[in-house]
Amino acid sequence: MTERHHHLVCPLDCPGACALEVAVEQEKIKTIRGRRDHPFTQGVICGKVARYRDLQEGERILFPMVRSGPKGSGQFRRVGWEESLHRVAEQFQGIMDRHTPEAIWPFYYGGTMGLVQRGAVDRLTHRAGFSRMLGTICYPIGFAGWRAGVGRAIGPDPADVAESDLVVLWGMDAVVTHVTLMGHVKKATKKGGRLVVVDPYVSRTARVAHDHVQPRPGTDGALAVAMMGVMLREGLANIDYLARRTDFDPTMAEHLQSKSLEWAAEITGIDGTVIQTFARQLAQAKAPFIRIGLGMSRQNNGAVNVHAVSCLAAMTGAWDKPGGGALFATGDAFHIQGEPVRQTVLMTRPSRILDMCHLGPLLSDAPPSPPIKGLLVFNANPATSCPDLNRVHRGLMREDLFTVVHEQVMTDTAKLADVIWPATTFLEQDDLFKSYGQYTLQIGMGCLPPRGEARCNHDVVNALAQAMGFSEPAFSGSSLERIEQVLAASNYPPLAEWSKPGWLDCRPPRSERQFEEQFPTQDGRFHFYPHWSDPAMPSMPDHWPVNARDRGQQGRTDTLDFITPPSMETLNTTFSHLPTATRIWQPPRLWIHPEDARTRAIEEGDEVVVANERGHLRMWATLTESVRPGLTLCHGLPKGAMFADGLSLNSLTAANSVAPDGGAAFHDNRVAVTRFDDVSAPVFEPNVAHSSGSENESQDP
Ligand SMILES: Nc1nc2c(c(=O)[nH]1)N[C@H]1C(S)=C(S)[C@@H](COP(=O)(O)OP(=O)(O)OC[C@H]3O[C@@H](n4cnc5c(=O)[nH]c(N)nc54)[C@H](O)[C@@H]3O)O[C@H]1N2
Ligand SMILES: Nc1nc2c(c(=O)[nH]1)N[C@H]1C(S)=C(S)[C@@H](COP(=O)(O)OP(=O)(O)OC[C@H]3O[C@@H](n4cnc5c(=O)[nH]c(N)nc54)[C@H](O)[C@@H]3O)O[C@H]1N2
Ligand code: SF4
Ligand SMILES: [Mo]
Repeated sequence: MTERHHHLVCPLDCPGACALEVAVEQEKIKTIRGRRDHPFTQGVICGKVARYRDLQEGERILFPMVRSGPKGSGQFRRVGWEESLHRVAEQFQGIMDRHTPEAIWPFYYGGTMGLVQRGAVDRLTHRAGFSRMLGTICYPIGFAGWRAGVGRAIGPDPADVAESDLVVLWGMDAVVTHVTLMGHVKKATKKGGRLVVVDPYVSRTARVAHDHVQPRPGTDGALAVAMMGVMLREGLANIDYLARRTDFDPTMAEHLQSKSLEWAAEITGIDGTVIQTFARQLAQAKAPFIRIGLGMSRQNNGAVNVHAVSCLAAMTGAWDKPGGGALFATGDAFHIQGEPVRQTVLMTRPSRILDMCHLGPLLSDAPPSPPIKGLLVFNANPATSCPDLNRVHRGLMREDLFTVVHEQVMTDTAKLADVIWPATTFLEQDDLFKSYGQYTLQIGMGCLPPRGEARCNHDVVNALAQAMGFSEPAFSGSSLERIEQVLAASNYPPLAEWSKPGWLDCRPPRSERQFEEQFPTQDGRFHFYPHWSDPAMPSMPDHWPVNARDRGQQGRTDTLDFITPPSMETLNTTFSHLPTATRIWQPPRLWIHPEDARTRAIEEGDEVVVANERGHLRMWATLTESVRPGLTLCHGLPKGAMFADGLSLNSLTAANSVAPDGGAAFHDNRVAVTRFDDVSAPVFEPNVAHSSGSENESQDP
């Protein structure tokens, strides 16, 4: 039998967007490897995608199904595509007649990042007048912080990190979340460069770093501001760069110099001498490269912190140094015109926009008017990944909510559906990929037949639209035709003209990506003054005390920080149904510092209750100095079944909108931790939900 090799692109929500080589024999995957000839992938991919066969050939949803037992019972019976499409069209029509089209809400996120499959449902939303969605779950907090200083999501070529003599991974656990970047970081360290990691816990990346700076979560603003104070006081700031390229002025200088090491040490929990050494190291490096992660942005003050860290690059003139600079994301370099996919022209009047992070309150105790009666889920697993899960589940259990889920595997969300449709994987569908962590535009053509009766998002949207009586040309044609339309609309050559490798180099010219002549801001300068749209935010880089730690927890003094950084084995919840993933969460472990455990009479392996005003979880204690005192964590995101009550980690996270543009503060929680058998432990009162409402549509990386 002959083995065939296909070139594809990893579709997962990961900055790598790796170029893959998939070896297939008799319609089975033999191997998945990173392409060596791709300028960023360079042969490095993560273990989870190298083992994608487990998902591809494992237990998949193969046929359309309808619920045959009580909601959430997991009982479904197989039906044909035509019957299920007809049933959904009929239900939706009923909801539209009884309420309005806005009572139906299509909900999607990054299951696949492909441009044609990901946003496919938007065109049906626009045509039918369904509620639109504000895509806040990941990117807006960090991007708001970056935009305040730099203007747009572009920056140095991440592969240039190899030329840096000081790489700082700030709030990014790249060994876990961006392993391809680590390949390039290693080149730098081999040449003698240093790696510094800024992370509240000893992440896998911190373990391989030369230096680990360990702030309390949500205190990066204080750290960065104090570092700038050191640079200014010690004459280490790049005064020439500040004058030429930024809005820095004497008032800013005075403000930053007033921030002492003692002030920052108190807030961050980091020794003042460590802050001072780090500041000197950064200012004196020939080519410091700061890679800002999304992890540090998942705080109520996350935008302020990201902006403050980006100011460090301006303070040192890092972008002017070959191999230096700071990078948050690359997505704005592609100039993709998504209209062929989304078809806003079909919208007769703008429908309301609901914030995806508010799913829980919107479905339960803070319903919009008209209420949501139909939910159509693509590319997402909100019953695990959304904040405030208790409310999400209460909502999804509503008898009067008709939920349709298009999925590859039986997720927590699919279990709560009324109708399930089988989805293809990236190996079975065609798509076009940009990236938020590197600069190639890539094409990935499916190389396997769909399993069972699985269909891709593009085709399902077309079929549902037709079943609902929409006959516009927008609802016909193939994914490949749509790819060509996107290329044409975005001024890229048609596929036939692409050179052999299957990608286009979309790197902005050096002068643009290093901001040599100007920043992509209105006045062309880097902004130390953030000009936040929300007047409550600090007008200068600072520590902004609005986090859970600052708000207090119903008068309790014994609470600890709780974060949920990603695990190596899963990508958000993708792969979490596989045995490799369930093994690490069986049982779910709470990392706690031995000192915090001792004061609570908790011993290694004890069953504990982790609680706050939103919910409580039972976990098992792992005593470790990998978390600093005052910090606890559980790696994410396990499926609900790993927990006694069937609800996962986001039972503890909040759905409030983070300033200035929304988003969820996933790593900003305070929890009480008590032994399970400690009956004297006080309980929390449940909190009250937030309402919502917004002006802008989807925000993609
Ligand atoms: N506590 C906590 N919560 C978090 C985070 C955290 O750090 N901590 N991280 C947050 C972040 S950064 C993000 S981006 C969100 C992600 O949240 P989600 O976007 O919900 O991500 P996943 O959980 O991976 O769910 C994606 C689903 O899409 C399905 N899928 C994949 N490809 C396709 C396809 O082609 N078609 C269809 N129909 N379905 C497909 C997958 O099987 C998977 O179940 O989670 C957030 N939640
Ligand atoms: N294996 C794996 N890879 C992934 C994902 C996954 O779930 N698993 N998710 C993908 C997605 S959708 C995204 S958005 C990216 C996210 O990837 P990253 O940008 O790396 O973000 P996180 O993984 O959320 O957090 C990174 C680190 O930030 C730390 N952190 C938390 N709070 C703070 C803080 O206040 N300050 C600082 N300095 N650090 C803090 C956490 O401890 C964590 O180690 O990864 C992608 N890649
Ligand atoms: S590192 Fe990220 S982009 Fe690369 S294969 Fe793994 S999940 Fe996909
Ligand atoms: Mo994300």
